[in-house]
Amino acid sequence: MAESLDRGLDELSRQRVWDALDRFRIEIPSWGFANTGTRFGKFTQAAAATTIEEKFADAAQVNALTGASPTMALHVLWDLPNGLADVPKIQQLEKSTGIQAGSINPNLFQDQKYKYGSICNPSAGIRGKALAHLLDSVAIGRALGSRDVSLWIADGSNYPGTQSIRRRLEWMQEVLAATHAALGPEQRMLVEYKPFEPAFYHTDIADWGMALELARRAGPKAKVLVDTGHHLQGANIEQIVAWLLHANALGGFHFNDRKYADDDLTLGSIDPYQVFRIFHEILSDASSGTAGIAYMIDQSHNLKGKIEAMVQSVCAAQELYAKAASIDQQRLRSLQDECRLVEAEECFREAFWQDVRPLVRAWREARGLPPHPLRALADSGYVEAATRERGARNSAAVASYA
Ligand code: LRH
Ligand code: MN
Repeated sequence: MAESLDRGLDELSRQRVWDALDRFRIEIPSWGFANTGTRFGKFTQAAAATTIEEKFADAAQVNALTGASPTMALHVLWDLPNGLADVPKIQQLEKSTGIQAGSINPNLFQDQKYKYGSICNPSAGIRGKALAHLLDSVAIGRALGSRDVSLWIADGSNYPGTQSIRRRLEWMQEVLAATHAALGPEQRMLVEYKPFEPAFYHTDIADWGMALELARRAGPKAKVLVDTGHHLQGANIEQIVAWLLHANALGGFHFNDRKYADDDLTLGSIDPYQVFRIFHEILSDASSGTAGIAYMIDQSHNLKGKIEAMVQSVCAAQELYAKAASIDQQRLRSLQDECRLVEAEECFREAFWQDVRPLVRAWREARGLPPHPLRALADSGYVEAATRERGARNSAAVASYA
């Protein structure tokens, strides 16, 4: 027991970790670079990105430093306000920055007409407008060649008796079926759930079971998206992940961290063990079903420097993925099935407590990347340059969310 517990990482595990880092990619959100806040206010940052050009430039900087974030998620109304007409500009930026457009996120939560909902709204006319935006988003994804259209539906109600949960469910299903029918052969639609906010009595897609049933009824190209901040306190997120893998319905993740609600804090900043446990469920799944999982970050950096926070998050994701990849799955499997509880737990915990940073740094150097991305960012003067270029405009602009 003592000998096996105190094992450094053997050559096999090192190779496993490097292989894992070579294939690990995590998508970053364009809105993570923009000025954001809470309903109580927004503290603007001089270096924040406002234009799509600046968002692609910042994403390119993060990818150059980490080697793990070659795609950027786009939010349609924030990044392509002219819809399909903005596709050539995005394609130009993809060429000039090397960053590819990632998941396409429709905006069905800002417009005044969505006060009582978008795809669940009692008004067929408003549901039609919401569907039109979803079909635009599918067309944009198709034109850009990006795989995922990622749907977060904010719809719900604030008081019991004010809306029919059943009729809204029927209306929503119709729109999701029509959206699924419009998907191209390579496209998927991801259904994101959230228990509350902005609705505070019922949310039409509130948990994983609802999202799974809706995805199943919509069709084979529909999968579930797990935003780690979208669970009630005490929910066992890695068990939900295990179930979605079992159901071959896990489309992807929005990683962030939280202490209380959908706090959108940086990945691994509050509960890194949570992300480790999620990665373990995926890496211990030998089936091919995990290959298509979309790892994405969804955060709002209200106080931290936005580019620094994004680099921090990608590095934390790489380190936690490396820790999970260092687990000797065979050994753990036999200890679990022989109910050797303490040894199994120690085999699991040992990987989490393993300091993989020297190994990750060595991998970075071997891949021609800076061993300390945050230090390299500071040395690059990139943030200072952005502050000089964008400062004047940002201090003037107090735009709405992102
Ligand atoms: C909703 C959400 C969703 C995005 C938004 C920026 O809370 O997680 O994924 O559209 O954040
Ligand atoms: Mn999200």
